[in-house]
Amino acid sequence: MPDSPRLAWQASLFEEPGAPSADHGFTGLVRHHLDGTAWVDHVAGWLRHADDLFGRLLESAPWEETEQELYGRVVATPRLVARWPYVPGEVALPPALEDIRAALAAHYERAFDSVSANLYRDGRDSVAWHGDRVARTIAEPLVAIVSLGHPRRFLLRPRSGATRLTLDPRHGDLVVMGGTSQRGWQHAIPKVAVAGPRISVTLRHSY
Ligand SMILES: O=C(O)CCC(=O)C(=O)O
Repeated sequence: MPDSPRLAWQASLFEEPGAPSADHGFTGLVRHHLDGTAWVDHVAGWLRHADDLFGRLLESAPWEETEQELYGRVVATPRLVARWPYVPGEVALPPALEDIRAALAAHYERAFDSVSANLYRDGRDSVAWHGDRVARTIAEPLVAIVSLGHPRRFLLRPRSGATRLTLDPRHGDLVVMGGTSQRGWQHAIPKVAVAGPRISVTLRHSY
């Protein structure tokens, strides 16, 4: 496991200190219809006091380096990943993550029983075009992503086609992909020349 990442991050200048809290009312939600059956929700500023969660995750989430196969070679995945072993009713999540999970579960009526996070240490870290594997077992899975830290472009394209939608999720924003967005569409976080650290907290459901 890598040492706790110590990456340059300046807390928001205007944010009062406080415990992170999700907006259970989903104020300002904007739904983007990708096609007749795939959609993406974006809620700007959904998580209040996001600085606190970002700092805590950066310091103490169980970050791991993982490997992936690329053109027949095993290479380091260009980001760190943390997973929380969470068994509803048995193993609890950290309180801020539980608040996020509970708000999403109530709004979207899914259990969101899988919680993980990606750490993009700088602009060299990325996620290549993909649809989430959960779509192999669930017809229309929801994938919810809370962005923390520096903004990165979040791209969506049809499985065969060029980028159709570019989101720019900022610190505390929520993005939820739904309908057939994991089957007929792909998403990516491209590399950029310069970026500070970003964490994406990702919630999925297994049924
Ligand atoms: O970091 C993000 O916003 C996207 C993460 C992602 O695509 C994934 O974990 O599969």
